[in-house]
Amino acid sequence: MKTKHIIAALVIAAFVMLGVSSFAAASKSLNLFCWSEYIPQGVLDGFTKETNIKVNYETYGSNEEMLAKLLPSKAKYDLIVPSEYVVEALVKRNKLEALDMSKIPNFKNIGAEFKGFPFDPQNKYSVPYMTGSVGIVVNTDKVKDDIKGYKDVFQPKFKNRIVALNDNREIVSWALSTEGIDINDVTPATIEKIKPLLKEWLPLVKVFDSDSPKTALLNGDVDLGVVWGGEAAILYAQDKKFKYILPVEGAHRFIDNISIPAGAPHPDAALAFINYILRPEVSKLISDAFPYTNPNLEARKLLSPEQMANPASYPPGQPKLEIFRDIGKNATAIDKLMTDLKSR
Ligand code: N2P
Repeated sequence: MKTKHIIAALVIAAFVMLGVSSFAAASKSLNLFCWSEYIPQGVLDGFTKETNIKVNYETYGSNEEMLAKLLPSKAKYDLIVPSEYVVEALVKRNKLEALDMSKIPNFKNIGAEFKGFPFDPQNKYSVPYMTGSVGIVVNTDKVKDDIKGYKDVFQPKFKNRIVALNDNREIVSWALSTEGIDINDVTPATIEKIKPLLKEWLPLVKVFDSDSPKTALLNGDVDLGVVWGGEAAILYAQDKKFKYILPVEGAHRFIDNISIPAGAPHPDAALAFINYILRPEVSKLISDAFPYTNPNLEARKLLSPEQMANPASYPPGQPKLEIFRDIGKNATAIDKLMTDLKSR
């Protein structure tokens, strides 16, 4: 009888402890808001396994979509992955937390050439996540022309054979470059200037997709397009018939960063996550799944020669690539123009 009571008490105690610990685990979480097709689930699972911190993962397809959800809401996200021009804008508006670098010792793995960009000279608010270019992909089985630039892609003969990023700032920059205008010179006058070109271009596009533009090319729904470098790298790794070309008119380089938005509910979990993904072996897993240009030089040492030779991940030579700057209020002119044109 006595032993039975002791066993029962032990069982109850075990249940209580289990309940308490699972509650403690559930209360530790991290709200990550990141681009789609940019971080493998295995990395999130690895973090949870090690720390017991549950990752709530939400995705977006453009910086503007991220801002539209981030800015009006009560602080909800712990981590975001803004591109350089958006870091610049958010810092100006005090919308990012300063990072406690003593919690991110693995920042040392980032190459010096990826630190201290003008949008955050001291890396006070941002750690480079991945960088890359935006370029042209051609299925050379289907397209025999020598495609060199945007003008060669957006031709009437390719109508309904083109995929383009569903990203207004991107598309506008391609038209600006084609007209010989700086990609950051966005004013009502320059917008007016590129309008006729975009009026011709947009109806030629079959698929607008920022999340996974590779899919339409893989399926054979389209034969060429303008996409993120990492998407092109996945195509090239699967089949060398997919060629990557940096547009002659001028190509765009993005630097995407990981940052903690102001008022984030779980800043400690956020710092732990940043440090975790900067481990070479973890960062390598990100490159394996999403082969962008990895700024983590220790992780690069773990990549295969084939991965390092992929021209869409690591373009050969020293191509001149341009970087977006914050264009302030003129950003609304872009959206207005594109809404006008797409609704035709
Ligand atoms: C990842 C998209 C890359 C982001 N799917 C470009 N800034």
